[in-house]
Amino acid sequence: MANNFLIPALIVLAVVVSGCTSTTTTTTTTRAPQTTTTTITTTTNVATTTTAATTTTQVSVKEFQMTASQWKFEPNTVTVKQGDTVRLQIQDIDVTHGFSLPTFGVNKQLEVGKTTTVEFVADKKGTFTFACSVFCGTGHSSMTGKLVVE
Ligand SMILES: [Cu+2]
Repeated sequence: MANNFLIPALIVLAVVVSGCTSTTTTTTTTRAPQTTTTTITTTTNVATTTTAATTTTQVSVKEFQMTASQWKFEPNTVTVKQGDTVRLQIQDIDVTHGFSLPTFGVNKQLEVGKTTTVEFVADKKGTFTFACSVFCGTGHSSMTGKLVVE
C-alpha cells in the first residue's frame, strides 16, 4: 500500500489588510496679516458748470474772411447783430499791417502771408471804425473800415 500521505498544504492566506493610515499633520501657521492702511483722500472738485443762460440774446458767431493790403481792408464794412461774437479771419497780403478796433479792445498786429484771427463780442450798438494800426506806407491813414452793430 502506497500510503500517499497527501499533506494538504493548507495555505492559509491570511491577508491581513493593514490599513495604512498615514496621518498628515498639517501645521497651519496663522500669521496676523500686516495690514498697511493707506488712506488716500481724493478731493474731487465738483465743477459747478454754469450753463450759459441762453435766455439773453441768442449767441452766435459771425465769421468773416477779410484781407488787409495797401491800403484797404476787404470787406471794409462788416455788419453784425448786437451780442454776436465776431470772428474776423484777416489775411495780410503784402506788408505788415495791424487791426485796431478800440471800442471793443482789439488791436492786433498782422503778419505778412498769414491769417490772424480777431475775435470779440459786439455788445454795443452803433457804427465803429476799425483801422490799420501799423504804419504801412503813404495810404496808411486811409486804411480803415466800419463795423456796424445793429
Ligand atoms: Cu497801415
